[in-house]
Amino acid sequence: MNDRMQQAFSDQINEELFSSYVYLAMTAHFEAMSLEGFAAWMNLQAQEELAHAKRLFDHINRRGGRVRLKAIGEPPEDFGTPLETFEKALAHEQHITGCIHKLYKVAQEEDDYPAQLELQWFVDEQVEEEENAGRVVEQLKMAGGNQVALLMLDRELGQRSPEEEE
Ligand code: OFO
Repeated sequence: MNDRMQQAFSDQINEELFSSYVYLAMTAHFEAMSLEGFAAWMNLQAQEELAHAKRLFDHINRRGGRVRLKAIGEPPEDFGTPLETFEKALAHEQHITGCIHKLYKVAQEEDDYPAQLELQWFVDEQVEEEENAGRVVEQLKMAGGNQVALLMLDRELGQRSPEEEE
């Protein structure tokens, strides 16, 4: 794995760790609102992001590269209403999709085939991540200001189970 690829993968590790931090902050935000189901959903999301970071970390190491960890940014504290929070989560995933696509392009430019194969998983994963956050945004829009519908959705999202890693 050449230097440019090691650097690009290390930068993406930072993005994934920051994602985890953002979702952890969203977990705290929902905990503070006593929306336990939304909080549990976000907490699982935070764990998934850590697993994404580790996946990139392992890829660099397996190929004899050197991981370079940098400081993780501070996430916001307040994300607004549940709808606003999930809209921010969706916007964040769209940003990450852009990062993954750029990274894939670098791997193509560098003729790094193992990296391209590894990144295929992330390309797929991003389709799912945007779909998941987008679905909740739509459901929250349907619930509107209805408190009963909001509490039912909170209960439903609390049922989310961890994703199986391949
Ligand atoms: Fe949300 O998929 Fe990684 O960042």
